[in-house]
Amino acid sequence: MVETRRSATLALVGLPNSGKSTLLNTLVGEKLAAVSQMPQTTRARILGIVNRGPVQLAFLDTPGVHLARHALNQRMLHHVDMALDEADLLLWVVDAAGFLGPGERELAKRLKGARQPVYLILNKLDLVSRGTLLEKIAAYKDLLAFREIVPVSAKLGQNLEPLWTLLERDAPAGEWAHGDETFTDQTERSMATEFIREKVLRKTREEVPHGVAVEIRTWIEAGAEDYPEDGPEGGTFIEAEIVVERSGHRKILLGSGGEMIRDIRQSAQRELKKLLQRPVRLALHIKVEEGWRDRPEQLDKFHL
Ligand SMILES: Nc1nc2c(ncn2[C@@H]2O[C@H](COP(=O)(O)OP(=O)(O)OP(=O)(O)O)[C@@H](O)[C@H]2O)c(=O)[nH]1
Ligand SMILES: [Mg+2]
Repeated sequence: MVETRRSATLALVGLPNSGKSTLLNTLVGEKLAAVSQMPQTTRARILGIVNRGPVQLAFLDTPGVHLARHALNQRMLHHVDMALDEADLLLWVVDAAGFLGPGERELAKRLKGARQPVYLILNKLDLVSRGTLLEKIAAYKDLLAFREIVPVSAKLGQNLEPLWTLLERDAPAGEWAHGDETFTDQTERSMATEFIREKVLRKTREEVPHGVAVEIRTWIEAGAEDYPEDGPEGGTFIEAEIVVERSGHRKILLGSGGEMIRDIRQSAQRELKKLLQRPVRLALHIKVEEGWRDRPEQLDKFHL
């Protein structure tokens, strides 16, 4: 007998840096989303799909909820709203090692009005003692009527089994929305863009990361007529532009003697090889575009 198929769309929401993208990557078992110690790493919604027996779970990673200062931030928050709208279940990811502050209270108010059940995912379990964890559960419990509270470590993949069991239980009966081979809607190009930006975020500090965008300029496969002579055999040649907001930021990215950009290029190239499973040569350029974060046509160009 064939079991009835079930399927659910789940939105991962929360404040910046709580570990939503790490959780998405761990749940899907593939690196889809950029992860960094910088808040506001994720800028758009990223879909990751997992099929478990008769159940299809489609996770939507979203940008961390924050104050909208630029047009870019408004677009990021729009992605959160759309995911909240689309989802059957909401997973509110919080940093268990963090402080329950006004941002969390504000988000709790918003989630209270949601039509979907809300899970509280207490992430970064590996950083807290059992006592702290129990205190956190007690504090969050009063904020809203959670369907479930599940502590996990997204980074170490701890305590995911109970989460899977609950999600499978809560997935409504229904046909799968995605093919059984599909695990994301991201293209190789959009993932490449994310991973290059991730490397920049991991190396830079303060205002630089927030003002960085990446655009792929050239993408040529071996065998194509215009494939460069020094491109790797049987591989891909990728040329990307890192856009920054100020010439001072350009200098920071270059580093002394071009050391910083060399570092970024090398680690991004390694990541792209892993992603594409073939040799890659990556060339990077830096361009200054003042105020791009507030220009709608620029945001469109960056698919934000
Ligand atoms: N120790 C520990 N660190 C974690 C865990 N999950 C995530 N992190 C770290 O927390 C930081 C933020 O992780 P992200 O996954 O980028 O967080 P996010 O919620 O997607 O952040 P935004 O995209 O900015 O909203 C990174 O440095 C992660 O390595 C965890 O379970 N344990
Ligand atoms: Mg993220």
